Amino acid sequence: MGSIQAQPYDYELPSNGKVALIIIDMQRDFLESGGFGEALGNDVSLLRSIIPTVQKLLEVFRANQLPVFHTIEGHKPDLSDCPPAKLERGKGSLKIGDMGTMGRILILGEMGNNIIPELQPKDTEIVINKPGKGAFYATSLQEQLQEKQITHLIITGVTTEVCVQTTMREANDRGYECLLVEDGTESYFPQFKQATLEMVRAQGGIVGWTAHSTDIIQAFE
Ligand code: C5J
Repeated sequence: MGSIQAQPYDYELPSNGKVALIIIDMQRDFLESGGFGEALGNDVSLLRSIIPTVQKLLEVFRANQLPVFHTIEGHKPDLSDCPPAKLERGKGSLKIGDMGTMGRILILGEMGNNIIPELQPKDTEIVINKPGKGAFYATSLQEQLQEKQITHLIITGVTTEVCVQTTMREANDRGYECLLVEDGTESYFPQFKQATLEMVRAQGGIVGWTAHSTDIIQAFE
C-alpha cells in the first residue's frame, strides 16, 4: 500500500495493512423517511447521495480482506443508556424512544435502527452499537481496533459534523491516523459538511486528512 492524494498533504497508508474502513450510522433512522432525522425536520434525501460511494469503498475493503467497522447510534429499550439531556433535547415531532413509522426512534433492534439494506454488514464485519455521538464513548471500539493492531482509519458516514466529526476527534486523540472521505460523508446542512472538512484538515491536519474516494480507491488497486 502506498499513499493517497489528500489534503492537507498525502496520507501514507501503513505498509502492513493496519487500516480499517469505518462506516458511521448509515442507519434507516437517519437516511429514510419516518426516522429520527426526518422527525427533527431534516431532508433525508441529502444523505442518500453518498450511498454509492460508501458501497464502492466497502467493495474495495472486502476485496482486499481489510477490516470494516459499522456503527449504529441507538439505545437500550429501557433508555437506561440515554442521558436525560439527550432524551429531552430538541423540539421535533418525535423523541428518542417514541413510536415512529419504523418502530421506536433510535432504539436498538427496531427497524429504523437497522443499517440501510444497501450497506448491510457481512458476518465477518464488526458492528458497534453506540449510545453517543462518538463511536468510542461507551463501546468496545478501542479494544477491537487494538486487537487487530489497526493504526489507520478511513472514515465515512453520517452526519459529517455530528457523529462523524465526533468520532474522528475521539480517534485522533487516541493516536489513530484518520482520513475523512470527502464524498463519503454527508450532512443535512451542506455548509456544516464543508466547514467540517475544512476544520479537520486545517493547521496541517490538526484532526487528520480528507480525500476524494477516487484517490482512495486508486491507492488500493
Ligand atoms: C445525529 C449522527 N446527527 N449519526 N447522529 O444525531 O450524526
